[in-house]
Amino acid sequence: MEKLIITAAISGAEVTKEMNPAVPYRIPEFVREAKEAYNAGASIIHLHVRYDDGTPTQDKARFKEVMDAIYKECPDVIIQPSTGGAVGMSNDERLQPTELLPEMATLDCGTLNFGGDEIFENTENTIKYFGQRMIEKGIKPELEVFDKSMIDMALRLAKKGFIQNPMHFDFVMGVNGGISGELRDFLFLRNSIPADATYTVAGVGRYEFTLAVAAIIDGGHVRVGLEDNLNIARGVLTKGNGELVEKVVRLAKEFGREIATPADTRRILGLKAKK
Ligand code: KMH
Ligand code: ZN
Repeated sequence: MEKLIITAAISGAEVTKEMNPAVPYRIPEFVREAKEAYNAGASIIHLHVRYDDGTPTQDKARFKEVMDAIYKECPDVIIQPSTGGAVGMSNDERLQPTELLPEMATLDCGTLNFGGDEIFENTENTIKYFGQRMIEKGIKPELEVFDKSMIDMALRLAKKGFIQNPMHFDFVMGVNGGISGELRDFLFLRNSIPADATYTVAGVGRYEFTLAVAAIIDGGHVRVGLEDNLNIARGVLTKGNGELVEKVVRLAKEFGREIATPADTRRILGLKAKK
């Protein structure tokens, strides 16, 4: 079986320090969280950035500052900026980090309810626009799917040339408004992608580690991090992203899966190192 790629979603746009004090806002906090995740075995950092007061931003200059600071401590790590940003941001606002030519970035494949009155909007034309931009800039999209219909959308847009093969998916499971994190639904998603596609699974909240185990056994890949889950065990806040990654590494060892280095991850996903 291929080595296990671990992605750490270290920050997100919705979680706050009130929920878990380890959520990074300031640049040294981003570096601390990325470095601990990387040292524990993460080869990809999925990145949202904030201003010092915790406000989420897609500002290109802030992304550059945070990314440069992370690369200084973790020179070979793969940084995957979010183009989802936070609910309510415009398309061009969200796309700003693609101007920094990262190796990867997320590409969200559909609209969904996001709790309360929030709607995370990704129309078909938005997805085409983002897909086209990533092809032009040589950025590998991680296709974020929050439901099965979003896989179908990605497959249709790939046929039309807006997404290239082989595709790499991120099954984000357990969002209030998206597909649940039950094993039945995991199997539904993983059986719905092309044979040459790769996937990672991001279980939200209590689904984080059960779905990690499913992907470890299945030959898929795993995303963990404060963006998706704040606890190391039921009712116990995690110390931070490093501890969440350590737990995945332990689980992988139990099942005989080796952990991918950044070089392994570039080979598995066909990335061209930008640096
Ligand atoms: N913050 C969510 C609205 C992504 O990173 O591409 C969107 C999100 C997806 O987190
Ligand atoms: Zn994200």
